[in-house]
Amino acid sequence: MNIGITCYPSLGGSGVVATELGKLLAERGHQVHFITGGMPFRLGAFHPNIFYHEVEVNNYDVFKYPPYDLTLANRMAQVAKNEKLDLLHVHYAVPHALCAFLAKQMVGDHLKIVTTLHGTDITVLGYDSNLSDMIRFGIERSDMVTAVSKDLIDQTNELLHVEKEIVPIYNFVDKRRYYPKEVSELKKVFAPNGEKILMHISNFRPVKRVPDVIDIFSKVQEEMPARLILIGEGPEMGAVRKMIAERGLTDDVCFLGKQEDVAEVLSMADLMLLPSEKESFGLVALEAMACGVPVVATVAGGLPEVVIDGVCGFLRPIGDVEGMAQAAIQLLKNDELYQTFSKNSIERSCTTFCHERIASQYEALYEQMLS
Ligand code: GMT
Repeated sequence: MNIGITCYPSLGGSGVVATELGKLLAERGHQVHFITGGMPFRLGAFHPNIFYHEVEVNNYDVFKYPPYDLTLANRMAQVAKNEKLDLLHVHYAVPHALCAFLAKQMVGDHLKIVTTLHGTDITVLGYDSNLSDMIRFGIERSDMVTAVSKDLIDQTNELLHVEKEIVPIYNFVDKRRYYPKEVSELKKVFAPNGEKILMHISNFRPVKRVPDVIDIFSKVQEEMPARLILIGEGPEMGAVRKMIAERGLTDDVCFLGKQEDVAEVLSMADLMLLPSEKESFGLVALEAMACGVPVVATVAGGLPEVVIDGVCGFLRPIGDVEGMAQAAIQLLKNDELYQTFSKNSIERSCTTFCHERIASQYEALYEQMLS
């Protein structure tokens, strides 16, 4: 198949999933054309079946805002014609599903559209009355729609009352790259005295509740020597740094900033903390699990579909800092329980969320749509 993929190319779970899926489809012999506003950050090495078509947005004095949406739709239509695309798979409804619809109007009905909903395109933007009708329209005009968890499907139906069937296809992790790595030397750099390493990876937006991470860490530290590694950047970073300094935790917290490849760094962690308020899937939780790292997280969105409570980690209500801290302490103090959770996490990530299984699900969906 000739497949066009559009996503947000910078850091973020939806861009990661779109890019990794494109790479898997290319490995399977399909021609994959990325149509994006920049080079997808995890695209990596050259592959003869992968092509990149940049969306270059020019601004003109007559415009108050740069016309990204229209430029993208135009580029999608150009690429669809020139490369004889069978389908456009767009990740994140806004504005990508609408741009794809416009491109289809320009090239004809034979161009099929798959839209994958990732989370905030529904759970945040869906509440905005300036956007919600447009999101519903984009979903309903797609030929096929998928969502990354069953919870996200329920939320979409509740919020937008869409008539279109939405198919659940979970996110995945590539087990050829995400597995427990030998990092004992690296670990000594961050935890020279064998301290436990707690980790958090996110875009530091308010929905991630990073202050809860600090509170949980500080409670864990009262019980055992521990270090916290924070990865990512975002609007809450300033407040988080201030909080860490006020608590006197500066020497025990390490900021690694944005990292392109977290497969290695994850293997250093003893525990992943994800106390989010909203999380349609929680890709970092899955990536941690694949590296044998149990997760302490919230009962939010699709997280319970990924992290089985009491099997691969512990889930507690949103904001239950004490409960999450106690869960973390219980796990880190009990080596037998820890090893069991770690093994369960690897097992779950390699089966339910195996990259081959999920790529086959998307491939089957495309085939069904084109037949
Ligand atoms: O908030 C983020 O983590 C970024 C956001 C995105 O669009 O990249 O992530 C969403 O999509 C990811 C990939 O499907 C999911 O793993 C995240 O749970 C989801 N984020 C939210 O629902 C808040």
